[in-house]
Amino acid sequence: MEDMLKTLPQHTCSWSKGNIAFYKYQNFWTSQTLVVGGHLAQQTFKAEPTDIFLCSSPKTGTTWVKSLAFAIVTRQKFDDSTTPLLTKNVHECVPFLERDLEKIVENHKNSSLPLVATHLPYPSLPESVIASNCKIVYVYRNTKDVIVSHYHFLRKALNLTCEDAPFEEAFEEFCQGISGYGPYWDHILGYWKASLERPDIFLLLKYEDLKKDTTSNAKRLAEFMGYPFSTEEEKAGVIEKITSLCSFENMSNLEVNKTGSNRVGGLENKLYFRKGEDGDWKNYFTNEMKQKIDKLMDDKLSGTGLILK
Ligand code: PAP
Repeated sequence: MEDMLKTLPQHTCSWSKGNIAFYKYQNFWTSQTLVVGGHLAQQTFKAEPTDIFLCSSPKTGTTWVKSLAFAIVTRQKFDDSTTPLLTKNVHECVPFLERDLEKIVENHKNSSLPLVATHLPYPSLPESVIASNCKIVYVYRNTKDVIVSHYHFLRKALNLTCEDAPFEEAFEEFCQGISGYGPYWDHILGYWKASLERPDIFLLLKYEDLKKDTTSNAKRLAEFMGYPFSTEEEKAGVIEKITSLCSFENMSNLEVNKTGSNRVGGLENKLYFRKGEDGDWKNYFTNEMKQKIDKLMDDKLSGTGLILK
């Protein structure tokens, strides 16, 4: 592994005061730990056909979709007063492929939870995921809000102030494709193109659509995963109970998410809940930045049929 790491291009993010070192592995940038985790998953992970993959680029709605999927899949076992989501951060409830291989193997053995989350780009998924025809849910979000969310997450994780870590520099690096699992456009396009070839195994969700109509999208998610809501459940308001449980307001105010930290490098859970809004970028972007990223994304996505807000 050490020899492999030595061969990879490296980049130290200047805006992070040298605290973030990304490695370029298989055409995407990520931390050393996650390169190692992704590589290990590719070498050893054996998917089960029943696995449901929750895939995303960071900061696009992972926490939300994981919460909804977990609440939907486990609703016969737990209700909204007993669900582990009340006492554990969702990243502890749904295993992450690049970090939690042992847990996933255990879940396979016990048939306890079919969900597996990953930030790996589509071309880097372990071969068995595709060979086993696993269902894949992919969430994506408008690029400008992702840039703002990505910046604050890393900045706060490093205890840097906005003065210490200039947003403009983070923006420029993101535009060069250097961000967690970036370039962001390649990440989305990988899943988008694959979904056109295999629409039967993909559900693509947009963060903005989830915000606009959480109930319908939670229903789509449940149906796609093979856990549809019955008419009785619909009448009893089960969908609304789940969407309320997983709402930003509820999740961000839970004690565990206000004060706890999780095993991911001891990060504070509250880092996963900032504003949860559509359009916060307007508070950070100059007109020039807006034009630059709009043009960049237009160039990257043109002719693909993919439209981001
Ligand atoms: P991750 O990839 O590191 O797990 P992810 O969950 O994808 O992060 O992104 C975090 C973003 O989702 C944050 O957005 P913001 O910075 O623009 O605020 C976070 O606030 C938002 N988020 C987390 N949970 C929810 C939720 N339940 N509803 C809506 N947005 C949410």
